[in-house]
Amino acid sequence: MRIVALAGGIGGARFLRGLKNVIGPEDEITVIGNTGDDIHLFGLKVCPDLDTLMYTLGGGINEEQGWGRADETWSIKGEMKAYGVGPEWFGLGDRDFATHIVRTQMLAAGYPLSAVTEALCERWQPGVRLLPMSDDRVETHVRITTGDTSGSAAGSGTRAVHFQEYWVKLHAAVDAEAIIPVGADTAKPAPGVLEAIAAADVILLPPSNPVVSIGTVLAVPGIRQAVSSSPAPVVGLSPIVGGSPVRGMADKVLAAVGVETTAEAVALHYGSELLDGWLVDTADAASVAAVEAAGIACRAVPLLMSDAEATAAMARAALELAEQVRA
Ligand code: FO1
Repeated sequence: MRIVALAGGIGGARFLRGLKNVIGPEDEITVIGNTGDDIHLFGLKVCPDLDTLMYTLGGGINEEQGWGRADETWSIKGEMKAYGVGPEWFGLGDRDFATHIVRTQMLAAGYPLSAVTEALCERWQPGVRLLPMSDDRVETHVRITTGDTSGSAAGSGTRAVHFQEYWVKLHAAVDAEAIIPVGADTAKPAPGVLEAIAAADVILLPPSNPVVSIGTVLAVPGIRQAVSSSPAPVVGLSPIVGGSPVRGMADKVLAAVGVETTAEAVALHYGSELLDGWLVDTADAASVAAVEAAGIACRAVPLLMSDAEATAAMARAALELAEQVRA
């Protein structure tokens, strides 16, 4: 079975680790990773979601944080601070820095991001084929308005900030007015992306952020069309449980696109043109009927990735629902 998953960082990576545990030896997983969170810092290209996927599936992730390397040290960060060079709000550890240096060197030598990602994965052996959604630069910006004129870190007036500044520096504490995937409209899917979708037996949307992770992948021209026109069943898992994001601040970016923070509203946001099946948590069992009424097969199962077995059970439930909607 050829499984394709569109994924963001932590939630997507943890789900895929569970999926790897339930598939057979002849099954293959291709992951199309979001690159809208990518940021250039200290002259280096940082790809948070690709790295989170690669480290998590390759056994190098910091489990507590969900991002960055295990057994990390912070000498470079300290040295940069001593030079007064920021930003200080984004935590790049020494081991992680090496990944960004290799990536930036290879990009400067002319390799596309897809080839660089493949090369990095030769070390990490994530057990999936990891593709960036595009080799072209796409950068998610968030429009915010702050009324503060005191010269605080948030600044004042209306402006667009990089997604990482919104997420990490501002902790999404300001309302997001608009989410702009800058460059997405002219980006091309990376080599292999459309081919993998066309050849898929199952397409999964893990419990990643529907706006800034999966939404950004779908914003690359050709990808949404390829997924929605695929004969393979498309099954998603709700990242919203009981009216709150399982982790992160998805509610802030859902509000920016006019979507309520409920499992049902996220299903309808994706829509029946895209989704064939949708899993909600048992806490949201009351929304099953409304999702089914919208033409999307829906089941309520536990959706908290509390341990490896719970995550594997979610992956099994997604594959079972895919089989049911295929029939
Ligand atoms: N998230 C944080 O909350 N704080 C950080 O300092 C931080 C640094 C960081 C460095 C490398 C990396 O790959 C990810 C990092 N993240 C950090 C996670 C990241 O900001 C987001 O969670 C994702 O982009 C959202 O998918």
